Amino acid sequence: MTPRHVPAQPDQFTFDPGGTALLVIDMQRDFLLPGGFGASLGNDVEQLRSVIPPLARLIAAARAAGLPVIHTREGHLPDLSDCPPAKLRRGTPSQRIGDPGAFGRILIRGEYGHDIVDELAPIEGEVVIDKPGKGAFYATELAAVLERRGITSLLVTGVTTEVCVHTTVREANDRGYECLVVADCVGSYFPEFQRVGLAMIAAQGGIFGWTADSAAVLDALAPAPSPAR
Ligand code: TIU
Repeated sequence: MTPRHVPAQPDQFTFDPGGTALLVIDMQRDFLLPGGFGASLGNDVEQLRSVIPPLARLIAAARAAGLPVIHTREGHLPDLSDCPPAKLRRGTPSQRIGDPGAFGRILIRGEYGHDIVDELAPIEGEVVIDKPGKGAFYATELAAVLERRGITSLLVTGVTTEVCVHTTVREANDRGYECLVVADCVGSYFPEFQRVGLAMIAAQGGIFGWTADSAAVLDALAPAPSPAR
């Protein structure tokens, strides 16, 4: 397919739509809904919720352009057998993974809070990767899915910028994927981490990726104008 170009940091990002997927990381109710797990940790969920409208537009554009949309969810089996004790011990007892929360057991697969927010719900045929860690490759089928589909570039979105997005992008970069992190489609509870988290990606000549706003990505995904007759 014709390569597409996105004005980006630190320089232009070029991708082949036939070898590119949109990765949507952990846009789950437990992290995003007021009164949920994220909020109970003292976080301002509005910092993450601002991602929903631009990301909904980007998902729609990716679907229209024929790019695979791959969603991830962080969470654990109901018996917690896939949750390392070191992760389980974090937080006060009322806020541990697996405890009852406002939207079901916190970060447990199958619970209402573990699933993706309604506005960004996957559609039939889209891959949803359930991951026990922060990174989307660790203990998941993501690498196999990407290989099977011939994906070499990723448009990366989701939450949180400095945690699951960073862990995933750093590993994707090591695995040879070219990653464009969409700045207004990733979110952090902490404005400072958002700013610095994005800056870290593109620093040093793009040490592990590129960053750009969704407006620039939408332009690149728009159908090419038909040739004049
Ligand atoms: N998805 C993700 O980033 N999981 C987290 O636990 N993030 C926090 O910022 N806590």
